[in-house]
Amino acid sequence: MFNKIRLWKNQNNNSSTLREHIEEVKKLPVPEHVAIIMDGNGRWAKKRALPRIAGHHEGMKVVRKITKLANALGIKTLTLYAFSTENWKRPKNEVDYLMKLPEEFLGTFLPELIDENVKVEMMGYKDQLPVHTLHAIEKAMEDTKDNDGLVLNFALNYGSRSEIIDATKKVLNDYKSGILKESELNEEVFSSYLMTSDHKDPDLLIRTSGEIRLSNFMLWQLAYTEFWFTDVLWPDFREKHLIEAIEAYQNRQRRFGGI
Ligand code: V07
Repeated sequence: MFNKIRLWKNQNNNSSTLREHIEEVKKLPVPEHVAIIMDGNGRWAKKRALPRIAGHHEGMKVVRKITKLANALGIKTLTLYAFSTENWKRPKNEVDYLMKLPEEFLGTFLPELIDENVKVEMMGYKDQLPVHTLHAIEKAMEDTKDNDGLVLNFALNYGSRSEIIDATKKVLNDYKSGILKESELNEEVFSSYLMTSDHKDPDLLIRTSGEIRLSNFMLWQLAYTEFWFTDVLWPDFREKHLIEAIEAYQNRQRRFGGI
């Protein structure tokens, strides 16, 4: 409770208070893998009579802030849902703008990410991405491949049902060619065919903007994950909100451990 009171009083972006908070949160187990559905960018813009793309741009700046905090907290993997396979249905100008955001983000922040030992990764269908988008991301992945701090994993052109079907097709192929026997297939082996094979399942899922659904995001991987929903729109999401989500996670873990 004391934690929370100090947190809410910290409206003036006092960095020493944030630093104290980070130390406080780190005394209890921090989730190793946090996944976020960054929703509410369009709504944020609409409320201000701005074009939707203004909301996306503001949301991009929040990605930087939250990445920094996740790294400081010792979170190992941060998976961010940046673009779904459904998002191609949006107006062309919005899609074109979204496909420029990875370049803009990396153009501004890649030196910082390298400096802070962050490793950039991407999961999703690369073939449909414009080459300029893919090149920027692949360069960032190459430039950060030896970093062993936070893994910043962007879900881009990602859809979970397609991922599961593709994994199933690969399983069938390996079965046909004799690499995999029916008796060998179990949950762990199946997981290794998914796009997330390098990562453990998320410990905590956050969705902003008041929507209480998964929208085809990591359906297999979220089977045992703790969920935290907030009405805060992604462009308004701040360090204190991530800390609040992690404290809620830690309280649940503590209660669960007590039984
Ligand atoms: C996007 C900003 C965040 C709110 C959600 C939608 C808009 C960062 C990236 C990104 C992706 C890959 C990468 C580096 C940065 C991004 C898209 C949208 C498509 F390697 N933010 N952001 N990509 N938004």
